[in-house]
Amino acid sequence: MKIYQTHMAPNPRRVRMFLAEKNIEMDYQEVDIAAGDNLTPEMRAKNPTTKVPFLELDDGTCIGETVAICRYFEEIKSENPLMGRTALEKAQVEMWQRRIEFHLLLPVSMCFVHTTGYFKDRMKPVVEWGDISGQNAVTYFEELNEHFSQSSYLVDDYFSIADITLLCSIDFARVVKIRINEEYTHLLDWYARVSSRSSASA
Ligand SMILES: N[C@@H](CCC(=O)N[C@@H](CS)C(=O)NCC(=O)O)C(=O)O
Repeated sequence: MKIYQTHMAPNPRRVRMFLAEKNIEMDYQEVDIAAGDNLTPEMRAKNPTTKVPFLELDDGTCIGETVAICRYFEEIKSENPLMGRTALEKAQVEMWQRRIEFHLLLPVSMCFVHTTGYFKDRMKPVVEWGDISGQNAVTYFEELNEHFSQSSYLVDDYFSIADITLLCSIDFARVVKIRINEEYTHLLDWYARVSSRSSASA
């Protein structure tokens, strides 16, 4: 099996970090998304959305979507669970995962594609929408800072895939010059804690 990915992109990093946490070795095939190598007919046949990452199994089955890929590995290697250990924790991880995706990763991605024109060969950038999305992402930091005043990780003291998504979103936000305000000390403490995990450099 192998994973098609782009090293600099945030969603592939989520999968690499997840696999590093679970000590799963993987073959990666680098895809140059800036050059549009993800848009070829061969790639579309494997992965109709054209987005990275996607996993190709030995029998040719392809699985797209970051969380679906992580779910597959969580199921086949249950040690060190990152998607929750109990019914309650699984629900809490999913809650935070969706919140971080909708309130941070998506707005930051919108800010990136609409303000930089990075993918202007395949979509129409609307700069004002990109700017508004960036502002929405910054606003969400305040809520997160409040949360981390009470909790070591997104789900109490349990490190999960939701923390991985948050770290990858915050680091990606730097590309569009969105940084955590220094007054958000609880969020900065969380950031330092998670950044220091060896998986963060995967
Ligand atoms: N919902 C997808 C999003 C994947 C995604 O947006 N991937 C970006 C890189 S982080 C991509 O492939 N962009 C290339 C393009 O839009 O052509 C997931 O969770 O995996």
